[in-house]
Parts: sequence; structure tokens; C-alpha cells
Amino acid sequence: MKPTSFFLLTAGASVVTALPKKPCPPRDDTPKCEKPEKRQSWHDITNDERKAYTDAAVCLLTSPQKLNKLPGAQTRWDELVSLHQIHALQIHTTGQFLPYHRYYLKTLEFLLRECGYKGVLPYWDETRDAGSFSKSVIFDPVTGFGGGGAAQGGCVPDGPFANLTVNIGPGFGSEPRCVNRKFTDFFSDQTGADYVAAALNNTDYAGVLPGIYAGPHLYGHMSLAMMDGNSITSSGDPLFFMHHGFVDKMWAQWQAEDPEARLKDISGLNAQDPDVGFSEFPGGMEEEAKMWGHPSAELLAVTPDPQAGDGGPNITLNHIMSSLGIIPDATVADVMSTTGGYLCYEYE
Ligand SMILES: [Cu+2]
Repeated sequence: MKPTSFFLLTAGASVVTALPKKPCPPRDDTPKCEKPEKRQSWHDITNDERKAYTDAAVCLLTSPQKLNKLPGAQTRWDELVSLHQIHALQIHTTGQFLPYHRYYLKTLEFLLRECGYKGVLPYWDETRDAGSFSKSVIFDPVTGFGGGGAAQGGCVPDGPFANLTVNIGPGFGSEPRCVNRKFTDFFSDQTGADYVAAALNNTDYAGVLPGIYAGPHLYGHMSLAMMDGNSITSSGDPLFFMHHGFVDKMWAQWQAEDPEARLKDISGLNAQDPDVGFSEFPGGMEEEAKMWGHPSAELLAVTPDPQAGDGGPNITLNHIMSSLGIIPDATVADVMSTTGGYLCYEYE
């Protein structure tokens, strides 16, 4: 036995010395973005691509929840909606608005992949339907999201999401409701190209943030009244993500006009100012709570610290965003560029 082990030892040693010496490559953990995916408008994708997308969304709406920690969540889709509910008072009328919703779209994309979706995330170029949203091809009952209900809270009458249930919302509650929306076309005027240009006509984040938020973003929501028109849980309607792709595109477009400055420009609070609440409603947070209640102790127990990574009330590039374990946490710096490596896509 001894000669054999001696042989192995010497043989091993000679292999080690014979290895060619290569210099170590510089260490870089950031994935590279060499070929950004192209996010296309719903108008421009094929019917097969549309169906693949809505099939995956239906799959999420009908699959059981997995995390076992989000209050009220019954389905995988509910978990996604719950994230928006839990973060609602941190990500609207605050500096977190654009980065968190960008990260939220990535969370949706991850979940769609669980349901077998292989395409790129589409978005809705609302400028093409401004003023007449209800007539958009996106609401086709066969190839799109189905139409609007007769009244606010009225269930979508047709399409892939008719008769499906969301259990998160309205507000901070968790009651089973149908997927619902209601069109008011005249509000959708203000998602038109002129309004987008006006929103983006700002030189810093502090200016463009309210431009987008209170401009085309808000008017899109008012025109669609998704999920009882409720600001806390409107993401229950899968259409929400088509609208927020459009919102994300506006930010990306603005950033691309001066990348050097704008890919680093972030400012604002990381949670709502109690005196302001949602900027679109009067009276501040306490007054607005009459519309949707207060988060329960159960919800607060899973709500991330809005100052995570910031060390104070103002948002920084180090701010940590969470999906409560659906995808890993990310920082605002990670999502500043859509082609920075953590993300790798562009809008067409
Ligand atoms: Cu939101």
C-alpha cells in the first residue's frame, strides 16, 4: 500500500507544478449587460406573445401562495399585491416611487418565469391611446386584458381575468374581490406625448419625480380605476404592470437624456410625510387613512424599515428595497440604470 500512496502523492505534486500560471482576472461581481432585452409595447407584440403573457399571469392568480408570511395572501399573485400594500406608504409621493416600482416590475418578471413565461416584459405605450384608453387593443377580450366594468369596482366583463379573485385589499384589508377596473377616457388625455414631454421637462430627480407621479402616472390610474381605484392595492389588476412599465419607461427616457448626471440622481423621502400623505389627496396621512384604514399589527410586523440603507429619512443610492424574499433585496443603485447589469433591458 505504501508505494502506491507515495506514487499518488508524487504524481499529484507534478501535476500541480505543471499547471500553466495565469494571472487572476480582476474580480467583478456585477453581471454585465451586453445585450439588453427590448421591452416592447403591447401594440407591437404578436398575439402568441400576448397570450403567453396573460397565461402566465392567470397562472399566478390561480397558484397557491408560497411565502407563508404575507397577511391575507392566498395566491402567488396575492403575494405580489401584498408587497405593494405593505410598501404603499413608503413608495408613493416619496423618492422611492420610481426605483421601487422598477424593482417591483423585476419581481413580477421573476414570478412570471415561475409560471413558464419566457418572453420579455411588455409595457403599454399609453401615448398611442391617450384620450381613448377604452378603445385600446390592450383591452381586447381575446388577445388582451379584457374590458372595463360598468361601475367602479365592477368586475372585468371578459378576457383572461374575468371571474378571477384577488384577496389583498382594498386598502389595508384583505377581502376577496374580482379583478376590476373602470374606464374614464377623458383623464387619459394626460398620458399623451405632450404631457409626457412636460413631465420630463425637468433637470433633476426632484423635479421629474412629481412630474411623472402627478402627471401621466396619476392620470393613467384615474382613467383606469384598477381594483376599486384603490391606491394601496391597485396592482391586483394585472394591467397595473403594463401601466407601470410605461411609467418606468418615462424615467428611463429622462435618464437617457443626461446619463452622467441622472443615473446617480436620487432624492426625496423614503416614507410619506405625515402632513402630505399621497400628494393627490388632501389632508395628509391621517385624513387619507379614512379611505383605506391603517396597516394592521400583522402587516406592520412584516413591513421593512423604510430607512434601510439610508440611515435617515432621505433616500440615498444605498437604500435597500425588499420583496420579502421573492427575489433578493436590491439597492437603489442597482436599479438606477436599466442596463447596469443588475437590470438589462431597454424600452422600444
Ligand atoms: Cu404603486
